[in-house]
Amino acid sequence: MLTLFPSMFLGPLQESILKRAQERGLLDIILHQLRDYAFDRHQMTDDTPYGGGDGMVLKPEPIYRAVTTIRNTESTPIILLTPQGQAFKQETAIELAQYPSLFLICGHYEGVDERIRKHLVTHEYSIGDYVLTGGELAAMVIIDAIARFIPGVLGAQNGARNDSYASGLLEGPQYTRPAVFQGREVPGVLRSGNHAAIERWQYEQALHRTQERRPDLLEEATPDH
Ligand code: 6GU
Repeated sequence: MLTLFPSMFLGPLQESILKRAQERGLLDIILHQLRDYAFDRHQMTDDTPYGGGDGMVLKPEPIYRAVTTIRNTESTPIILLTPQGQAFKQETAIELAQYPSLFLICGHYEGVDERIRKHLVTHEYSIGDYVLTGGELAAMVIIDAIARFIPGVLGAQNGARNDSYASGLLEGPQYTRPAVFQGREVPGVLRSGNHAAIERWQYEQALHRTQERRPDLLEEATPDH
């Protein structure tokens, strides 16, 4: 991971599932400060754009030096986080989880020099149709989504297979005790002990919820029922 703001990552990576995955050696996230790879004594990492215009552009040399110094192998994907990237999806997370290592570059300011984007970067992703102040939050999002597909990270038997998006459907409603809360009952079928009926009900609810909230997902869905 290459960033101008490594300390932004400390909170999210030191809690809960990502913390446990690192402690168990399933996931190793190494933060590198881009500034450490700058050449001049002011450690400049950005400069004004040729042709004029607003904002600053990340200079090519520090990024090139960082990537070629740090990356494990030539085959490690070099991923740039940028609003101009391809949409990052659940299937992207599954695909990227197959690689033994990834190199993430957090874009900033008006972007990175085009020669880096064209000749060094192998993948570009955006996490949605809005603009963030930098690629760091996007990098955290994709690390989290990818980590869920590393064997052992989720611990639970079902892992990442059974959740929303795995079937192409949103999950239906969930209940826990008490059976009656403020006069409102948990649906009887869930307490019936009839596993076939429960599974059918849950599937119908998931379908209904997806139809109502995300009809766009149904066009791509591959239901496993
Ligand atoms: Cl990857 N970077 C920035 N700066 N903004 C974004 C994004 C990435 N994805 C959505 N918005």
